[in-house]
Amino acid sequence: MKNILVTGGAGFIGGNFIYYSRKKHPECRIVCMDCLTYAGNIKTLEPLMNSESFRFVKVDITDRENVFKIFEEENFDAVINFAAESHVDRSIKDPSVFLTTNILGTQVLLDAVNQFGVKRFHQVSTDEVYGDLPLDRPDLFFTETTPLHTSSPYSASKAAADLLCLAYHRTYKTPVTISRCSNNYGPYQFPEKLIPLMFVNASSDKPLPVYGKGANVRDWLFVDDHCKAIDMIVRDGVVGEIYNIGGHNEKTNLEVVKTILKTLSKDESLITYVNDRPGHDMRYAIDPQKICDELGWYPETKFEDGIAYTLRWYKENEPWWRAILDGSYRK
Ligand code: NAD
Ligand code: TDX
Repeated sequence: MKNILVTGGAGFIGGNFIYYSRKKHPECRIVCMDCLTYAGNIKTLEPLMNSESFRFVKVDITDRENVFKIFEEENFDAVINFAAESHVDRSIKDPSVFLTTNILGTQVLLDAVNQFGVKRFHQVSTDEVYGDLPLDRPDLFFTETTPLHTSSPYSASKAAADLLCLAYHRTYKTPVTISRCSNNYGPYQFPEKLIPLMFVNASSDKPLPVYGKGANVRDWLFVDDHCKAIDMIVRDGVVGEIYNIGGHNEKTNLEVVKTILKTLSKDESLITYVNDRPGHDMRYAIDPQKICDELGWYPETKFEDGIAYTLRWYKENEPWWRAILDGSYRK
């Protein structure tokens, strides 16, 4: 793996993955392809811009001509596809771009992988493709064979992309792997997602909008543990296989919000219950046994440590998120 393409690397997980990979495999060259939607932030990658082993290209993954041009120039060993529209609430308001980027964009990349004989295409998917689990069945978990049962236009578009990857593998022998991870948290997450949004609001003593009763459960994983898993799958995973990633760390939204308030020494009266998200998934819970057994992956960061680190990062990197709030990051 000498030259890899990371799509969506100006976003949250892709950006963290680039930093993770450079530390773990300093010999490896990384090309980041990102069209810088509202969720992409070039500031995240600024320290790398003058590095010889890094290249940033502002290209939309749905732009076949320019995507193919970069593949022709670069001769990639592997492609890791993080680029996506990723926010469930936005997909409920306007599904179109989710279908275009998440499905058709994936198709363009798969076609380029076939055309240029790239040795591995890794699709970064999500546990949301499995739908949700009931709160009163803590014995149930998503495994790789749990049927797809999506709830939002976002998750439907991610499931469609997964099916496309598997179809390309079967039909064209495209060397794909897929990972389905639970909710990530960590540095550089856009402040529309639960944890950074609550941090930002609490910091300014603004109300914290909790959907419904705050009883929905998410299975939180520190972003570096996700990056470690993807790196292992790309290098040692079996082509055609799906790997679930999660750390058995289930929390209700209310628990997470209260932890943030406590850490910031803010009052719980900031919590404001608002209308529920339509089609809101109740519980996500991943069974990661396969990746643990087959690749020896395990999560290293305990939630208590990871959330403390993350909140400290947001405190110390106020210019990063202030530029998002005032819109100047787009310039
Ligand atoms: P994000 O929204 O923070 O970042 C997405 C990035 O993709 C942005 O930099 C954006 O500019 C780029 N992008 C969007 N459309 C593009 C296009 N058409 N062409 C090129 N670039 C484009 O997302 P994230 O939270 O980092 O998620 C990354 C991937 O991981 C997504 O595929 C998501 O479905 C998946 N995932 C996320 C989580 C999570 O908790 N955030 C959990 C599991 C899986
Ligand atoms: O203001 C809010 N209030 C609230 O109660 C927001 C933004 C969220 N929530 C709730 C909804 C969810 O139950 O918090 C939970 C987490 O919400 P999000 O941060 O929007 O994440 P989620 O919908 O769980 O999806 C995330 O995990 C799976 C990522 O955004 C997806 O990209 C990933 O696939």
